[in-house]
Amino acid sequence: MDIEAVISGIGERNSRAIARAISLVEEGNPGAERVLSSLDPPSVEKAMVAGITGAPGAGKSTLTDKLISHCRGLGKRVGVIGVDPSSPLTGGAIHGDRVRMMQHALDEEVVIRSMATRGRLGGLCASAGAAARIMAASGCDPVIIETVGVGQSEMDIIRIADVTALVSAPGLGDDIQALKAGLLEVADLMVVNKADKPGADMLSMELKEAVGDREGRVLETVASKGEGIAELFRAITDVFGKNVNSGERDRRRCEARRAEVVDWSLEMLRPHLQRMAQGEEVLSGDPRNRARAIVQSLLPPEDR
Ligand SMILES: Nc1nc2c(ncn2[C@@H]2O[C@H](COP(=O)(O)OP(=O)(O)O)[C@@H](O)[C@H]2O)c(=O)[nH]1
Ligand SMILES: [Mg+2]
Repeated sequence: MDIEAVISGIGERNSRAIARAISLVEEGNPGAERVLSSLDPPSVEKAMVAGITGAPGAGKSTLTDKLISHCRGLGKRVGVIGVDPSSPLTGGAIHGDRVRMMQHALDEEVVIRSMATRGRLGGLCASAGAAARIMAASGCDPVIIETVGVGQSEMDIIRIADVTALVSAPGLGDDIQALKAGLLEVADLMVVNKADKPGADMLSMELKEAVGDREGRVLETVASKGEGIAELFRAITDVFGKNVNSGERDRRRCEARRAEVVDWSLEMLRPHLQRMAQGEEVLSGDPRNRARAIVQSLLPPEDR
């Protein structure tokens, strides 16, 4: 499929073209830049990107699956990006998720893509951001990004989402502790999933206490039975709507853009740096000092 076919295919909602476009981005193919600069700006601006994050086993994939069904019921075209940081060998395969979302696999109005966090050009943040825009340009709204809520790359993913829901569930051990490591402050909504299990009320109370229960930020769901899904989607769209009106969405997107530009710049510099590190002189002295010398040689005089 040539670049022109990919570009026109995205607007025509052709699933092969969409998949190819995302692969071009992931591979660092120069054609990706042409594809990305051809994306329809109004569609990209309009689409809501929702991040679903939380500990493994909390029920993120089940929730995502039910959110897809709910959105399809509302006549929406949906994009889903699944990120698995733990499995570079299988290319971030979210096998269980694939099986679970199989019911949507034949639905032309659902675009599902999984991405690995390692070995990707431009970093995950940049690749997933580009994938979300490609899906949005093909008419997906919302685009849902499911990611495991641990580590820096996942915090980065939250940056590219307009709205983030943090999913927890009773019985996951020292879950709350992990949640407190920064995610609580950045998440817009807290979802206590598996509300059918003992301990859910306790977890809700703890979370409400932790976040001060601002404007109903804590919600309960039973994803496996589809309970609380409509309410969750409404809460997500409410946050998005408020953020659009207040300018918060634009502020977040500007920040995400800047981070993405940094990611891509670093990636584009990498081959040059690798070449510069081939010299004999880098083998003597402290590596950190050598790195500084290389970086300084790249900077304009006033920044050295
Ligand atoms: N009891 C109960 N189990 C659930 C619920 N939601 C998901 N599960 C189960 O929890 C397990 C992990 O779910 P999954 O969606 O894969 O979690 P993820 O790792 O966060 O994506 C699966 O066996 C689900 O069937 C729920 O609301 N109640
Ligand atoms: Mg999952």
